[in-house]
Amino acid sequence: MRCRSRHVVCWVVCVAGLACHAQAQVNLPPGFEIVEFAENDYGIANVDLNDCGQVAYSQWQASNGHSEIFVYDNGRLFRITQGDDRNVHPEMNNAGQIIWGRGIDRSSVTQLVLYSHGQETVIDENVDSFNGWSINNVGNIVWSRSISLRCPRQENLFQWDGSTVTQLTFDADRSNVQPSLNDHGEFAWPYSNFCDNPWSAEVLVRYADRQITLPSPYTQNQATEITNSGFVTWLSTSRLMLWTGSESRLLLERSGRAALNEWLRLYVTIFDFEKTSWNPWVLDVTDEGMNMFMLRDSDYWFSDGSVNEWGEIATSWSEDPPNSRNRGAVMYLRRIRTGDSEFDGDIDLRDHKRLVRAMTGPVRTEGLCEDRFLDINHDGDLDLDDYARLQNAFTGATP
Ligand SMILES: [Ca+2]
Ligand SMILES: [Ca+2]
Ligand SMILES: [Ca+2]
Ligand SMILES: [Ca+2]
Repeated sequence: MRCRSRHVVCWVVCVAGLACHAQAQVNLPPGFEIVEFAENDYGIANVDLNDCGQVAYSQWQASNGHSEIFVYDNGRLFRITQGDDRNVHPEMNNAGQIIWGRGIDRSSVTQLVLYSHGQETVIDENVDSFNGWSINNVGNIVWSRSISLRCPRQENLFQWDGSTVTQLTFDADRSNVQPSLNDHGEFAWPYSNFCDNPWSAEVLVRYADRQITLPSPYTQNQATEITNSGFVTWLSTSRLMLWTGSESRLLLERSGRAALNEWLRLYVTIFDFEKTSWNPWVLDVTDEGMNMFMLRDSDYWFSDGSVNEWGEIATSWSEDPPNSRNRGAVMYLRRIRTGDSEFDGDIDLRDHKRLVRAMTGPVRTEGLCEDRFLDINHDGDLDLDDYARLQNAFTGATP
């Protein structure tokens, strides 16, 4: 084991043979900063981040199961749902479409709801609920429908292409659950037998031209996430695994479920045995090994999160174990805005031109998406104040 920094964390989390650079103190990835929002007394249930820097999340409204969907966009919060229902697990694509599960009057989830251009559509309805869903950037949705929860348990995957529903798996005695879908319509999921004792599951991936089973060291596989290149991360009996197209790599001996982007940045939670809490970590996987950044060192419980293609991350914390409805907030690791709009290390004529083209004037504009990085003063517009800041920071092109 080649742990160059303080050995404590490496000893806890690193895998033998993998060069692992981790520090036992808080250490943000260079060029990133943390903001928090939506702090409240009941907590945040689930968080999802898109490439536009919009964060969808579910916020408990009371201790009775009532939760609503919200979206954060460049400093402002919008409430999406109204009512008295349980609305959980939002997933939002780059077009701002959101899917989530709804339990009417705070009961368990029986509806899968799509929000698109201000309209809600119920995509599927099922008394026995659903076991995971995923939306991609072209608006396709894949979800798991629980058909029988008694053994032999039967859960199958379905797809919505914008107009029709098709069934994707046809097992009478297996659970096809928690699908993750990429923009090419490829998806990964745990093919599970929950009626075995102990339960078992393999990770299957349906690529455009074939379906494969990923090589995995243990029999309990879950929490899959696939990228557009077909990389997949998952947990194999609490070991964090990564499939890069030809091999499975063991990244950590123990972690929570991971979020993964195309550049092999992962967000995971790692348990702190001293504080008995889950800390938030960023892992950057390289050819040689892995760089690790601990985002916070506290006795708060951090949850699963989301990473976008800009390497930004959204997650949430709770003062105590999340389901106890305690004070919590969303934590967003975002790019520091310097005027470098494409993060190539300079502030040059290309950045200058881009700001001039995208100028909105001094009026707050929603959905700035990638142009948000040029809103240098974070007031929601692209105007002469931002222009002046870019001029002052101008470096010219660097080779
Ligand atoms: Ca630049
Ligand atoms: Ca302004
Ligand atoms: Ca501005
Ligand atoms: Ca440049």
